[in-house]
Amino acid sequence: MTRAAIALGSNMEEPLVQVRLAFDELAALPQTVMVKRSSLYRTAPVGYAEQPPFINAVALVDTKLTPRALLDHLLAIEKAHGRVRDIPNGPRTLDLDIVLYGSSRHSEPGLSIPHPRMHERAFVLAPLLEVWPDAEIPGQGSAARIYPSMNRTGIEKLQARA
Ligand code: PH2
Ligand code: MG
Ligand code: MG
Repeated sequence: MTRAAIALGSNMEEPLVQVRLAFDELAALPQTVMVKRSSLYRTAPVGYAEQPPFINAVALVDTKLTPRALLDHLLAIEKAHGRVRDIPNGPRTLDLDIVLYGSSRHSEPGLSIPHPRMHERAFVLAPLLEVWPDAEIPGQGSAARIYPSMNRTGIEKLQARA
């Protein structure tokens, strides 16, 4: 089993619902167990500003799936949520990114692990640190050491539902 972190993001068509449903779908993946679900965060859009705020979260899983097999499942879930790829970094019903896969690096068309921009994105590191406080980003170092020095404006942790 390999411990992997999957970042979830949505800013279209009831983002809270999209992300909560996606957590359940990740928990149901074959050869995979859900270890922890982070809180949900409301976050200001990064990269392409003229779009609604995002809901972001991170799922920690243990999986026997290879990175490619895991990615194929994530793309199928995105598609089932009506994901359409048009504007890069633009609005989406659901984005599921494998940000870490154990301590390994992986590179193939359409899949780079660790996620090449995760160490610059507080909307990834804030939920990641909740579920994996000692996460190490290959090539970048400890997520906990990077996080305090980054720009965290526009990152709001939401209260859990009662
Ligand atoms: N995803 C992007 C681009 N910008 N901004 C926020 N706040 N959250 C995201 O998940 C996000 C983004 C591309 O994947
Ligand atoms: Mg993606
Ligand atoms: Mg993404």
